Amino acid sequence: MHPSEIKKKINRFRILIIGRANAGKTTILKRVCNTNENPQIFNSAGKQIDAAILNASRERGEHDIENEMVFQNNSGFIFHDSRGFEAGGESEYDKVNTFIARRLKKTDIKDRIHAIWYCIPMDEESRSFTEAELRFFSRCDTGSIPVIVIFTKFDALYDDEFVRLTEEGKSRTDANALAPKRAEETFANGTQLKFLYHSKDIRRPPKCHVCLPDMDKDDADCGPLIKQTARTLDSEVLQQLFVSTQQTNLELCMEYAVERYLLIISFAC
Ligand SMILES: Nc1nc2c(ncn2[C@@H]2O[C@H](COP(=O)(O)OP(=O)(O)O)[C@@H](O)[C@H]2O)c(=O)[nH]1
Ligand SMILES: [Mg+2]
Repeated sequence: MHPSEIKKKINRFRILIIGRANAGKTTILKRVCNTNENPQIFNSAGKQIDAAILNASRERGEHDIENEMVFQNNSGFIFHDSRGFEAGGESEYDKVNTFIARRLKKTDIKDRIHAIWYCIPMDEESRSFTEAELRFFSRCDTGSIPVIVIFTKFDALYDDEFVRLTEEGKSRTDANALAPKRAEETFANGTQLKFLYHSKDIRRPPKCHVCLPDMDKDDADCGPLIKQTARTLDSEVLQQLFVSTQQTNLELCMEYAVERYLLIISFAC
């Protein structure tokens, strides 16, 4: 089948977002879809679920990972939310694992998961990996689906560096200006990344990671996440679909369009 026909057949890009409650998952999805509206939720049969019914089941602690989250602003993305992927929650891990395994077996590419975003918040007291994270990155078979780790609320590390810099004698203004770069350097050389990519406990490391600060602010930039996700997709069709679905990074659309044009020219010559 020609790539344009496959693209027509898939037509929507499906992402699973995993992370504990309060990790900043919904905030990121809103940024990616460039909206402040809440998403609409559809069940696996494609029927929209009423907000009141959804709230009632949420209060009972029920959640169905099969439900599809769609933002009206950009219905080209379908999101599945793991919800409450907490430390030590074996049953939550099982649900996610089963969901991924089931979707990997789907013969129709439109029903498969095309990328996984795994959120690890940086504002928690203990910043070491939780049981749930260890379990996921050591055991979960994600097949060919690219997994991208998002270190969310990265601005929490700026606050730590700000305190350190003022203790070193810097003025508040200087400390404020220097903190982001210092935080990035400290993090790049820190134990978390070493552990994630090089520990023998992590048998299935992610494809890559991004650090996202200040996603709760109006001018938040989710560009690094969009770029890294596009790069990790090894199917040209999915890459094209993702790049054209996202509407926050026009530069990226141009970059991939030029790349494609050059490829076509090189075949034609
Ligand atoms: N400081 C900071 N707060 C954030 C960031 N992203 C989200 N938040 C806040 O964290 C809280 C939980 O976010 P939410 O997206 O609802 O988390 P979810 O439970 O994982 O969907 C909200 O109060 C957000 O405003 C961020 O990048 N930095
Ligand atoms: Mg949420």
